[in-house]
Amino acid sequence: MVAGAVPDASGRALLLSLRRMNRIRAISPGDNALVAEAGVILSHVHEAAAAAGLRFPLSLGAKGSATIGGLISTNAGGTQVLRFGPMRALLLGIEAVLPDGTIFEGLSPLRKDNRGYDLRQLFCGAEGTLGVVTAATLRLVPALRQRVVAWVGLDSPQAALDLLRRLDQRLGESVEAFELVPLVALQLVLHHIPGTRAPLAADCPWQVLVECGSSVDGEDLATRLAAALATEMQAGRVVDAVIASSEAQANALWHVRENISEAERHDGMAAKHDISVPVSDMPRFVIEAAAAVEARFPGVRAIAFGHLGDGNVHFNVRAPIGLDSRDWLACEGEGITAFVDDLVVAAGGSLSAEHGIGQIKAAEFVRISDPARLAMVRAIKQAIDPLGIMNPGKVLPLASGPAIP
Ligand code: 2HG
Ligand code: ZN
Repeated sequence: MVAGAVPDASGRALLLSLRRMNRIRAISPGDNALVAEAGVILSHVHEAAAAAGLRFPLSLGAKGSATIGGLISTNAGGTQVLRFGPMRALLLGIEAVLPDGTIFEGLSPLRKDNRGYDLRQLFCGAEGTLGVVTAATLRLVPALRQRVVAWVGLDSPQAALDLLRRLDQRLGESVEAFELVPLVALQLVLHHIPGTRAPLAADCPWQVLVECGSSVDGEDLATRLAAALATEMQAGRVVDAVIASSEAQANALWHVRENISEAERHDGMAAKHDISVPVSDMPRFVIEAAAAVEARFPGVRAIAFGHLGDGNVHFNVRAPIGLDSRDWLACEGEGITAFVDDLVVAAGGSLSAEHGIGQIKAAEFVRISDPARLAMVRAIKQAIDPLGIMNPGKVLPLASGPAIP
């Protein structure tokens, strides 16, 4: 998404694969924790946790290939962030090799550790710029006993957020995912991804996928979610809704959601923005920013989808119909991105909610960040990697590059 793992064009970069460090070193039900090496694939962590009656609650579409080291280095989000947080919130300990070869051994599964700075978190989201993560201690939670997935049609993003807050009240902490799907994103999926079907009969302009989960047997989450949605429909706040009646149906709903990005790619190149603003402000942002960008760059088509519950949407801007999207992006991409990012800054948001900075966002990160933030980022990089040998040009642009003002 941000070319964080792609070497620069100097021809002097060395790629390091940790695929063969693929052991789960330990699992400790007493600590609700597991120690995995960096090359372990996410679905193997899921399986190991399940075998112990537990769950590692971070998941994403690429779980069959994504590795723990990468998930830590990018502070991966995924589909259950709403309830359990991103990787950062699930990281109990870390082992990493520093640029000078020192091994930082911090795998102990301590729940409380107040020795000043939180060093393990430095490596999370660092995109490999401070050292090489070789293993991690991950937090586990009780296994999932019930899972319910629903698809809901609404009139506006504000109605969607209002629904989330009412579900919070009625269903306690069980809401695990709340994903916004505008009609145009759904139409792209139906058009480009074979075998997909519209979840609802009505063409609602805004739709959401809701997932609830519980580690307790017998409280019948599906009945409670159905009752909550029925109340919302009677009150006229929800237009239409469907609850998956089988695991296969639930997976089919997720399949639609998880293929938006792929469907959009089939449709051409887009100026992509993985942005966050305070959750309460996202409904306004989605509408106003789309109108602003479409007014400023006539013909473009803005689309905002994704993790509404986390205050994070993918605000992607597509080419005007009839233009070659690659040429258009080369000409207009930078201007559009600067325009969108300025709106994000004005809303107190972030230009990277979950995809990181990598190379693609590095210059923009420098352009829009306040001096105090940049000074600290540079000081940390300089202190731990003074020679600048770890994933150069990521997070901070290369000093020789055109990006540093
Ligand atoms: C998603 O939420 C991914 O589907 C991809 O983060 C977002 O392609 C994108 O912009
Ligand atoms: Zn996403």
